[in-house]
Amino acid sequence: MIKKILIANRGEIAIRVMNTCREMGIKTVAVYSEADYSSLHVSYADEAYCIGPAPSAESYLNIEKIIEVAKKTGTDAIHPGYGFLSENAKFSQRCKDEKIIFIGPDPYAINTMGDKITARKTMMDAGVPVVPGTKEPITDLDQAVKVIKEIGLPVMVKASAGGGGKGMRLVEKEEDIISSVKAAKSEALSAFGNDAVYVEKYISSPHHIEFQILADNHGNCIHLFERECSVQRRHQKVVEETPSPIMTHDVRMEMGKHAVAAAKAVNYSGAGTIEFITDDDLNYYFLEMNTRLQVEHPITEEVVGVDLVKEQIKIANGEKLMLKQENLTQRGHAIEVRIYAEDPDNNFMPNPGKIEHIQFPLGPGIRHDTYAYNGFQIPIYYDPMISKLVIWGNNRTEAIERMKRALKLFKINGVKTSIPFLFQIMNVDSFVKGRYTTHFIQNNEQELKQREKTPEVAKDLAAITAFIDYTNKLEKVKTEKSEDIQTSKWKDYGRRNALSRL
Ligand code: MV4
Repeated sequence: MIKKILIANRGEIAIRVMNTCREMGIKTVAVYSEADYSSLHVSYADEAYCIGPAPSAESYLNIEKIIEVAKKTGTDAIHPGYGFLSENAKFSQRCKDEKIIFIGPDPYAINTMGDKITARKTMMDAGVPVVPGTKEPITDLDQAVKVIKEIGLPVMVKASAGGGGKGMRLVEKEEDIISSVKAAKSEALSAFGNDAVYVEKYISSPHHIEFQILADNHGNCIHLFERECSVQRRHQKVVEETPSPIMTHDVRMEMGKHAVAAAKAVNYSGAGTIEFITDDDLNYYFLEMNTRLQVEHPITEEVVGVDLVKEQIKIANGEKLMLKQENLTQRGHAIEVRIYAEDPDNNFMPNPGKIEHIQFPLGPGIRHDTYAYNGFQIPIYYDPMISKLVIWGNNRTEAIERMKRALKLFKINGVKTSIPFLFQIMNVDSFVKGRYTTHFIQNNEQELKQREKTPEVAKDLAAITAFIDYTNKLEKVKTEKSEDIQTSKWKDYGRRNALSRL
């Protein structure tokens, strides 16, 4: 029985996991970096241990330190969250060796899905549709020209060790083949230490539709339907929703079966996501599998009525899945937006700083997963996402209306956020109609820029400026270098209430 879980992560996801642990009567152990001294996950856990300096490589990616804390605290299982060590096969193996349960798949599944060429081959053999293209890596440039001509231009050259858009090249003209393959290879080598590349036919107006799956250690595997994640900016998801506005019942059932087949092909255990790329006619192809709990998992939880973290923990405990595919249904509609401390008026530059005041929206259909609190200084070292606003409605229209209400009620003073940009997305015609592709943000750049600065917001901005001026004078903090602010603020904070528990 799992009685104590170490959460090898920070931010909203650490809090999210701890919430379920608390419901299940499981003790929680937080680990944190020096920069996260005053982070909410530290005071939220039953125990908290500093594991190193601010850079992730020296703290949240430090396997030795994390294992040391796990052993010292008598931890039964480690939840890796997303990012950091969540898809690290060595970490999964190390936990196994130390007889600590890794809440996630075994190294085999992580490795097979982590190498995109191996993943493609495995999917082909399992009868899961993949984008037409090569089964083997491209070995030499002459062969590249030959196979690419066979597939037909345009194509995508992709790094086998890549994923999420890294190491990708679009080739449209015959004369660009050699230079593009060369470029993709050298980019892959320097980014991943592996220059293997493969080729896929280019899907010109794609949708990103992914399926949530759950698999136990007794051969049971189910899917929890799809998430539409086509609203992306530089391969970062911005808005996710479920059900997908373009999905039909028949295609959903077929894709769900293929998602389950994909997971079974690698003997998967735990929660995972099968990413598909689809065209406008809903022809769909396996892209990659994410062998972790994903950022956007809450929309599935809201619509399917399942606590995915609870299921992960039960599976890790060796229990059989009690959920039956035929009993699962999608109820209503959920939309998530990711709220970042960034400046949409300045090319989405990260805008970390002190949250002077934050007021969360409340009311029907609102779920808010966050680690933000009044006075919190957002560290500069990590992803600047501060919260996820997850809205549920009886139907898509109601969900959009509620999202607009929630974004209007959301007040943050002290840092710039993507909120006005997200609000504008809710007004764009193709989004409202549910007819959009991965080119949505690019295609609507001008309209998305035409954000109204409402008088209310303008007043808030004035208040923020005045407030910052005032505090800067009081604290004699230099505003030019955010690093200086960071350091001086830590000293001022002193030891927060990491030892006083809820
Ligand atoms: C593609 C594609 C078109 N054709 N593959 C980007 C992230 C990575 N997971 C795969 N990606 C793409 N692969 C073929 N054969 C277009 C994209 C793509 C994309 C995919 C999903 C969501 C957003 C995207 C944005 C740009 C390109």
